[in-house]
Amino acid sequence: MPKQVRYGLLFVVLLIIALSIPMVAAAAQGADPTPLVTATPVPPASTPTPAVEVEVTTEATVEAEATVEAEATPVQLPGGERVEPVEGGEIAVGETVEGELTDDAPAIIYTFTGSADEPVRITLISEDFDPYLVLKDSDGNILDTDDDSAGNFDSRIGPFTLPEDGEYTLIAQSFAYYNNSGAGTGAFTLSIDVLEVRRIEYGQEINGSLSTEEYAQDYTFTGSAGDSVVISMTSDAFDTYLYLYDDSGFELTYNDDSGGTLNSTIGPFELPYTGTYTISANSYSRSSTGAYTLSLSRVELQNIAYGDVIEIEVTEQTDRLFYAFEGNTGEVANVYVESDGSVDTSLTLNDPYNYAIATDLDSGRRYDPEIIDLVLNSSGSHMIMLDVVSGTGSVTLTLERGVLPSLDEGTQTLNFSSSGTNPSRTLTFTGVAGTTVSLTFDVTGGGTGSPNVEVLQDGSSLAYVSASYTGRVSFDVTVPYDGEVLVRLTEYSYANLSYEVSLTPAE
Ligand SMILES: [Ca+2]
Ligand SMILES: [Ca+2]
Ligand SMILES: [Ca+2]
Repeated sequence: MPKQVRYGLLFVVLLIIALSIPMVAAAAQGADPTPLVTATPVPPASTPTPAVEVEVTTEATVEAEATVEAEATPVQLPGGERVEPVEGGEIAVGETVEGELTDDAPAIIYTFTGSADEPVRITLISEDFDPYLVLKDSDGNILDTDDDSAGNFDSRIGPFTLPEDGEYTLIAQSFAYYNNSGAGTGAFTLSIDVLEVRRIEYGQEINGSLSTEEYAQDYTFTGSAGDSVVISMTSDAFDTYLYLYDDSGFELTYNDDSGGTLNSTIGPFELPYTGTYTISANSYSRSSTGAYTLSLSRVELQNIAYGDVIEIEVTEQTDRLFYAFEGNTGEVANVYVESDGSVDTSLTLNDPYNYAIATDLDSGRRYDPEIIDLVLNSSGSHMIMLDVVSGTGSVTLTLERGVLPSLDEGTQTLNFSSSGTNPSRTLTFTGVAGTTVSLTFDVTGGGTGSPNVEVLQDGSSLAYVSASYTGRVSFDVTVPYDGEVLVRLTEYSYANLSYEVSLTPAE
């Protein structure tokens, strides 16, 4: 990820003065730890008038790297001539070389001889500069480039399957040089690793082991366009992490944690083409490794729609069931399981990009899971996974199109459960352009919470407030347009607690 994402950090917090006073006062009434209050105004994406009634200072000097994805055409550097890359000689497949970028050699070209169908992983690592790696074939065509895939701004290409026998070139350079915005210098390490070709087939379960030397193992499989596949990695020894790559080393998707555990599940993922795919079985932390189990299966999806109630008979053989539904941005989904208590299940909901956006274990009755008032952030085929934790018997799965509780109807109560991993709930109210309202969030029963509150209209953030160990948060917001305003409360204490949320005209 290029560094311009760091822009987000620049909208620096000066709200504290205006917002902390009531919160500090509220927290001080309880005996709990020192309140920690921050608030960040978010500038509206389009134009509207300042939304939060406080002064906002944005720092204008940004050391920004432009996003140039194509090969940079040589241009004059501000300081003078662009220094051309120098030849670095040969590197063998399987070799690691140490090198150094200098003002006279800001980019170094290495050549290597590769074999057709040989899977390699090429890494460029530096502690001195932000590396950027380019792989070309013998005709000078770019086969792949990478900026930061190795983490910590280091570059990694692969698993990449070389297309033919022949000579290839690598350009070791800094992102700044690549981007014509300067030239990073310093020591680097360039490696070409040959990957052992491990295979996995549909229906197969493989026991493997990672070590601190080999903290990732790759498996290839052959699939057909349209296959829905599920890849699972579990370990008792470490926190697993899974990637799925296409045949050019492009990351299709990944998963860290699923089903309320630290284990990983990708999918059901619909394969985009017929051919070879690579699964990379990883440890979240390279220092924590051990035995793991990897499985690959092709699964059938059942379609479900808002309003459906599905009857399911859970037997000893039932492990995990998959349901797909069409959902659109802004829609509110309620998904829940109801049982007589003889079956314990959990629910996971994936967005169209296969990322888990909500998981729940036991928030309903009798250890039944429920995901309530989930606001969808994308349009397309969403996936519901129902996992059987234990037991057998009859359950129903219900998908409803929900309606967000509205502050137009008066004070609303939001309940949070310690067993969910989707600690966000959303309320609405009807905004009138130019009016200022007060929003108040009271933890009921004298408890304290750690809420983050974001107020949004038309996808733009109007205000963002976060607090810890507080019994009450209250602030004013000016609404720029007529229409629906969303108030999203995320509760980070993962405790069972309730909020009363009220809206009043600002004084
Ligand atoms: Ca980089
Ligand atoms: Ca994990
Ligand atoms: Ca459960």
